[in-house]
Amino acid sequence: MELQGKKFLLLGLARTGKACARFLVKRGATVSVSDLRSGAELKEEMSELTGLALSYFLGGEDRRALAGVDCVIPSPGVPADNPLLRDAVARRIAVLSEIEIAYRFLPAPLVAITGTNGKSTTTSLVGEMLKAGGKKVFIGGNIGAPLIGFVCGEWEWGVVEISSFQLEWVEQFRPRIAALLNLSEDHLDRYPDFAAYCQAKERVFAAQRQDDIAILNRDDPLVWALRGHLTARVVSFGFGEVTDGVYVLNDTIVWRDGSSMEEKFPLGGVKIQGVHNVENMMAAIAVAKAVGVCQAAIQRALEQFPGLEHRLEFVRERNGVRFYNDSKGTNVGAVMKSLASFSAPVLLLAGGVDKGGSYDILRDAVKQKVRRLILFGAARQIIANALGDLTETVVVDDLAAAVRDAAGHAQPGDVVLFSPACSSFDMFRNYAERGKAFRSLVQTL
Ligand code: UMA
Repeated sequence: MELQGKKFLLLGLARTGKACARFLVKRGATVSVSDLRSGAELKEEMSELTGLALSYFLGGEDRRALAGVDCVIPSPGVPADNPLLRDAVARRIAVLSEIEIAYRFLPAPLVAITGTNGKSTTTSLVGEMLKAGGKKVFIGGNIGAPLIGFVCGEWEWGVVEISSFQLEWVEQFRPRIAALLNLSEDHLDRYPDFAAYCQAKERVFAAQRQDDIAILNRDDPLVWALRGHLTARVVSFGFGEVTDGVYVLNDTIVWRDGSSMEEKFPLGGVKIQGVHNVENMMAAIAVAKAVGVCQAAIQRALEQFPGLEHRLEFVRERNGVRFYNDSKGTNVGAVMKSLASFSAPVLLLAGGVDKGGSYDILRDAVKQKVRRLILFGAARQIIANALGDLTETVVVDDLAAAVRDAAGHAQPGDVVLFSPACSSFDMFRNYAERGKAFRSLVQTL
């Protein structure tokens, strides 16, 4: 792909926009940036790009930004119905996502991990396994570090978390190994329906060839149904025993390659907890074995991995009550898995921005596990209407009030779980800022 002398328009000036601007200008492209936010709001971002020759269209969507443009790169947060994107498509201007551009310049083969939940944990774990196996590897993508920032490094492998948003505008993006962990309702405020969201995720396999590997979850019917439709060789993971793939036997994950080869990974010394993390570990082992990492290195990485911030993160115990920060639980599927990790009664704190899906799949888990449901944020009444008949339910003003309420009502042995089932943008910049706020509220109790 020739960049020298070509004109690019970046939509969005946050992490993706900044990384693309740096890369493209360095390679001799002419770059302009459009963002709904004003210059005043983007002061910090713009100051980080001081010295780069960029032109800006800020504080709205100015169609003049498309004049003479060869290619538009939308940030993942920019939806396909954005007026500038629609205009670009109508005018047959190329639209490519950042991961597509990065892919075309990255010399290293990629492991791409997608799915509704578990992406970040699995991506990090695979990265650690490959490092333990002596590979020179980077970890990036939706986890927070745009892929394009790694183009100049000397890597043997790249391990990247990939979102449905990033897959909307790919063409040649071809991971040598791609894993689809699970599919459940999410981002229905962005997609017309669940099928459209699933189709976006499935694009991770679209450019793969026969000598590539597709890793599928046998226990997720939607994911497993893809097995007959992919070009790449399928490797699977799931709880039931198989002769070719990854499964669980008692407290051990077993990997088999279809011949007599078998490796066992005991979980006794592993720090991360929960059924969903067993799935994440199975997926990560399937990837690491596909790369050729030895058993000892994989086991070492499994035992050393501390888990991720904001994902079922233990915060503290106070008066016999354990507090967990699960701010990254931004959809109902994630909350289901988090609730499944506890046998103790749970006081569940949830709320934020509703994503347009249904909360009904939580009904059984809430009925069985949740002693008190404490709701805050923009979606609080919607959630109260969907689940409030199942358990003691209160609606409060904000996260601080929710934490106070939980601390006041929890009894020794209870778990206070902050797993919002919603995105954070009504009150916070992102899930990480929200998780930090929860942690500090709990620490100061
Ligand atoms: N903007 C516009 N017009 C629009 C929409 C947004 O101009 O129509 C502007 C906003 O004003 C803002 C910028 O676009 O300035 C934000 O773009 P962005 O949301 O894509 O932000 P980035 O910092 O580039 O973050 C993106 C991913 N964000 C989203 O997918 C929403 C990050 O994933 C990712 O870590 C990062 O690229 C690096 O690859 C976050 C996320 O929430 C963690 N992902 C979703 C998820 O995990 O569920 C998919």
